[in-house]
Amino acid sequence: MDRLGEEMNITLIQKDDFGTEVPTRDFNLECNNHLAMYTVREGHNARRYRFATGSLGLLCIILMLAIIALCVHYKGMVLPSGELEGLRTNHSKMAAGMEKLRADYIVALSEKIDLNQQRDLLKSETASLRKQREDLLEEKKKLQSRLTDQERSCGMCPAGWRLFSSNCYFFSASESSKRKSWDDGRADCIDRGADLVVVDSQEKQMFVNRVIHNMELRNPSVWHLTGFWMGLRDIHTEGIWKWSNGTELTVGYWMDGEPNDQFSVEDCAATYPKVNALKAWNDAPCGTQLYWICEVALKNSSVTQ
Ligand SMILES: [Ca+2]
Ligand SMILES: [Ca+2]
Repeated sequence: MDRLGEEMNITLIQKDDFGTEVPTRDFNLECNNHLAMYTVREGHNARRYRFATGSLGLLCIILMLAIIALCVHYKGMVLPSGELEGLRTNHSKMAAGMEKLRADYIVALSEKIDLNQQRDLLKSETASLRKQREDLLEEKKKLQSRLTDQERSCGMCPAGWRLFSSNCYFFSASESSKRKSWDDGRADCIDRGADLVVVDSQEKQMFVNRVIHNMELRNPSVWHLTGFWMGLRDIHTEGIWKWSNGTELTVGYWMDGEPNDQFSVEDCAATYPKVNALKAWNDAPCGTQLYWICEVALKNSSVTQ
């Protein structure tokens, strides 16, 4: 209204400026004039107002239609109360299920760690038991070997002697760690009613080597002290080896490079515990202190112990 009043007042002033003489200010006339001017000006602005009004009305209609459309749209999305409650219940169940799965997972993880520890412990124990088993099998093998010899003897050989192929054998290292020269070793065998061994077959060499190999002699690393005198010498003619019974050697089981008659003083033969039983002999000075092997035929086994 203030703005309208200003326009009306301006209209009066303009009328005055254009020379309309109105000596007295008749309020009604002025008002009519004002209305007339306003009517004139209204005719100019009315189109703008109608256009604005129409635009607003159109905008309102559009908004109304949009609101109606949105209501219809969302109305279709409203879930029935029963179904919503069901969804909430399912959600609660799923959440509870997830929580239980998480707890089960933690328990399973803990059990897995325990099982891994038990597995490692069992592996360690298994390795230890396997090692013990191997040791026991090795010990059993040795005991069976000795037992077989004893059982084969079956009382036919004196105690401490071993039976092999109708002969009895005495291995000095089984009784004492004392060693003797070739002559003293032979003298001991004669005292026992026997003589130094004559290894005249591959089978006998295999038997002798097996027995002395299982004895686990002291100082096994000093190989030349682990020898056993046999009844074999080349004392009369160098290089001609003869057994104590006078027969000449035909097949020998010498180590590689032996006999070498080192320093020209090696005239007596000994056999040593070797992995390869067929390469086990060496010639050595007859005064060397070694073990010895006595042999006697079973029919003459009335030897002294
Ligand atoms: Ca010699
Ligand atoms: Ca030698």
